[in-house]
Amino acid sequence: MKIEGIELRRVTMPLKTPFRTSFGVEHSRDVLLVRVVTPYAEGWAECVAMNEPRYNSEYVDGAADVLRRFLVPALPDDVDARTVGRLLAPFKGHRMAKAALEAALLDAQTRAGGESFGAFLGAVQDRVPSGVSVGISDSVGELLDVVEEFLAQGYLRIKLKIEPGWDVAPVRAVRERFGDDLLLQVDANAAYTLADAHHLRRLDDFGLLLIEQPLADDDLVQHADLARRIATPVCLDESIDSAEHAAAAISLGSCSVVNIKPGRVGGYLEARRIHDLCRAHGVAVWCGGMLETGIGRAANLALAALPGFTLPGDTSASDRYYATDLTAPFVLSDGHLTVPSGPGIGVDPLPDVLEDVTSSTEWIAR
Ligand code: NPG
Repeated sequence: MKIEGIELRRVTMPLKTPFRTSFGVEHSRDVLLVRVVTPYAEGWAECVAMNEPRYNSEYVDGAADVLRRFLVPALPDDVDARTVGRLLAPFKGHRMAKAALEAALLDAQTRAGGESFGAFLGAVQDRVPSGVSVGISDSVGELLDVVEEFLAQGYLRIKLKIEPGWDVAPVRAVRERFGDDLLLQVDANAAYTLADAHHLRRLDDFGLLLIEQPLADDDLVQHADLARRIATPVCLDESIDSAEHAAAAISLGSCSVVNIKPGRVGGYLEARRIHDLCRAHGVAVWCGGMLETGIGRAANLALAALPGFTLPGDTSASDRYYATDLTAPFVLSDGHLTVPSGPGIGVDPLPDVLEDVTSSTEWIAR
């Protein structure tokens, strides 16, 4: 596929309400979009790096910089999107930036071939169950109201963000109020240490699906220790950057569930490798989210339709975060979102919305 040029576009998407995690509060999403232009089709992708390097070491200005200086120039004029991972491998890290470039090329290539991204990846579902991630609230009462509203909208699984001081009490309150049948899980974003094992064991009383990333991202051995000490299944997010990390985590016993985010692991093809590995080992996976706009969400839905994705993902509807999405909105139906079936990722940015939210564009000609 011949590349004519690549556009890096920055858009600012205000969030409907602030989203608080153990590492910070997001008020708006500063998104880097990558558009690849080829003679036969354009491809779009969204880079999930956040404004600041708090979730992991990447941040959006850094992603734009490494793309323009190293990653885009490393591509030959004629490229098969499936080889992009290998071409970019000499550059260390920067997985979110690499993932976005690869995804834009995969979109262009599958669009040109008239194939949907889901079909390309091996999707077996035409809709996927939706979970929702609920930020840290100012009070338990406020949290209960927020959860009630999401359940009324039809979300099939609730994930509560937790941190030291906001864990047992909110989990107990949600469990008591909404009952034992509610699919409930928690996400600590690495806010605890192994010294908290005894405290975290108190969460065993609440029948959680899983506890996500309780300890630091480089603590695979300590996660294995924690997993032996608590009954709640341990799920890893930040710790799993690649299929190699997933293999290590599985053999160490660090987790029994994996959150797969294509951006975090360097792309959808690496995400599929992790899926295949976990499936072969009987480890459940689910699709994480990074407050994507419709562009990133569309591609995530294709991934979440693979057979090993047996738990509901953070694949919520457009209106979870945005009053106006960049694409036609993804709407919840019976707790599910439809996997796009058109060529490529199956959605396009709406020109007027895109224009409105764009803060800068940069064209890298070939
Ligand atoms: O629904 O897209 C979504 C967001 C889901 O909670 C979510 N993402 O750690 O998984 C996470 C978390 C996150 C939030 C990551 C903010 C980065 C920033």
